[in-house]
Amino acid sequence: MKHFFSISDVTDLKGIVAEAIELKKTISNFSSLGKGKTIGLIFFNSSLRTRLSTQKAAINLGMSVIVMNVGSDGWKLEMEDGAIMNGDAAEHIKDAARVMGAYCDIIAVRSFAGLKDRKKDYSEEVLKSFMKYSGVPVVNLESSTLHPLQSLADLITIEEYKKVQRPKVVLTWAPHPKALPQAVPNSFVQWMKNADVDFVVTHPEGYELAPEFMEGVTVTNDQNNAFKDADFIYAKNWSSYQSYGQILNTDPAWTVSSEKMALTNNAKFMHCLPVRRNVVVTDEVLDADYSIIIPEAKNRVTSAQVVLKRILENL
Ligand code: SN0
Repeated sequence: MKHFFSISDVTDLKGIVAEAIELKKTISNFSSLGKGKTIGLIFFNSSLRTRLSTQKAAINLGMSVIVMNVGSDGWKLEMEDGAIMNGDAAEHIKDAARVMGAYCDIIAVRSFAGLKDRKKDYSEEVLKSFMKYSGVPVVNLESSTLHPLQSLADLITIEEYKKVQRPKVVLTWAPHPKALPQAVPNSFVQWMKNADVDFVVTHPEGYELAPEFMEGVTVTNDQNNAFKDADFIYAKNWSSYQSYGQILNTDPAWTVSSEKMALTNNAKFMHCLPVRRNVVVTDEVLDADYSIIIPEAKNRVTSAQVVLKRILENL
């Protein structure tokens, strides 16, 4: 594997899930694989799981880790090619990425959507600039439209907890006080479409995801109906794609509750975290024994480990 930007960088979905699960047991055999290699974790936005799990995965593989909160500690970066830099930005992404690439063997980047300019967000200018200029493999730690390390962890978790060969997986929109990116749902859709699952997406009108992700995916505005026979409920808020970045609905009827979970086939509950308790989903659901949010978060190490291993093997 060279970069890990999206699911397109994985040629064998079943293979990478199996390898990730196996690697949980055999990781100690690979504790020297990354010896003498440095990964730089670059954050334009906040992080808890991504930062700690990627750092832990890199350490498990024997790498050195440097972390920079470029959003708060770095120079403000110019993204536009050919810009006359007489404004706020002190440094061009071209130069920053080349310098970071000179210090690191792998660069991992988090850069959320601004949610103001859809075309700009969907052009993925930050991650693409790092891939273009850094000269080293780049790992996506949640870009403006994708969060593939999360989706790989989700797929691994589903594989570990499924009771039938082809489980029904439901992605449900849920309310939230803030406008959030579409990265988590976009990626989740991409990975579920390619996995051996029956996949249904449910959201209120106006929350249709980008058509480029949704081709062939079953979508319904009827959440209760979607929950019927579900083996996994995956809750996530996102802001509107059509009315870009806007909050169109805050209806608490969409909050995932134990009454709604009772409609399912004893489904497991999943969420990528962080989660707004009693807005997105009730305490009762999050703390129930069918909630697998913590094993899901633990699998962020599992997914980062397999991705870094594959990149290291290809350096
Ligand atoms: C991010 C998102 O993309 O939805 C990261 C999820 C892994 N979530 C948030 O920014 C939540 C912020 C909040 O105030 O709840």
